[in-house]
Amino acid sequence: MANRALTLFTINMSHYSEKIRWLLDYEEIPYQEIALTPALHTLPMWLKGRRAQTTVPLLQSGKTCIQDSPRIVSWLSGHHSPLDSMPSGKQQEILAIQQRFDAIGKPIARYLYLPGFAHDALIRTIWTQFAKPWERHFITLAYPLIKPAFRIKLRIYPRAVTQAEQLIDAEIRWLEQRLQQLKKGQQEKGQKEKQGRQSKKCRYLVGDAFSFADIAAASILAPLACPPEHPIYGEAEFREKMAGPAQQWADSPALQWVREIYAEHRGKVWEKLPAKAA
Ligand SMILES: N[C@@H](CCC(=O)N[C@@H](CS)C(=O)NCC(=O)O)C(=O)O
Repeated sequence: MANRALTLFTINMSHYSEKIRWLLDYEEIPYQEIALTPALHTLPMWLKGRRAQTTVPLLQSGKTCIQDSPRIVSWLSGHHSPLDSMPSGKQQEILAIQQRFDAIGKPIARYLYLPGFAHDALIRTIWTQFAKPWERHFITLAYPLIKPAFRIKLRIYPRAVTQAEQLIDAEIRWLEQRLQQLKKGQQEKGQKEKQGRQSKKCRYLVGDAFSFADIAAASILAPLACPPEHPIYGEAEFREKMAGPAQQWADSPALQWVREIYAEHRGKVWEKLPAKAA
């Protein structure tokens, strides 16, 4: 068990960051979160990560910095084992589910920013939630430059967004099928047991219990599902202006499942508010 204090660097709207935050919260591993202001995150993440990447989340333990969420998960599995959410014998299956949903993380961001960028005031408000006064000032001044740069980096173009939509849709269908199979399996088991018990409200993606597979899928899909427990995705303005087009899936069993998993297992996001960057 590692005993060094952990610092998690995030961006408030990042769903990959939410995945790691949820894992740490669920495992009750103490950490301090530092929320970076988008655009201003680039240099510190590039320097700390030492992988020529600028992404969050990044976890720091002493002098060790781990960037990239699957690498963080595997570091935590090694240094804070055993993780309750990663039962032995199921790890491969759980990590394969993480991989599937990680693959649509960027398409989801692309899909949300296309409508989102029509609402500059909302984007600036979200981006500067944890900004210091000078950072807020910088974002206000530099926004007209940051926005096109961000558009290029994330490929927020109608054609790329259409492709993103197809990838997201395929994954939502996959999840629906999986949930359908789980429901069928549960019903058969219930019939065999002849106990007439109600099937559990939540269905879990691997095994019979909540695991990191559920965290990995639900957190990446959360910006589309807009669970009320999440302080950003759960806001009415976010739902309307950024996740508006995702309404097409809002009532799908997959996104309903995400909201159920959040309601049952997420607990309070930001029990302690993140700190601002030093
Ligand atoms: N593979 C990375 C992807 C992380 C990622 O794309 N993070 C986004 C926020 S959700 C980010 O940091 N974007 C800003 C950047 O690329 O500089 C992971 O799993 O951690």
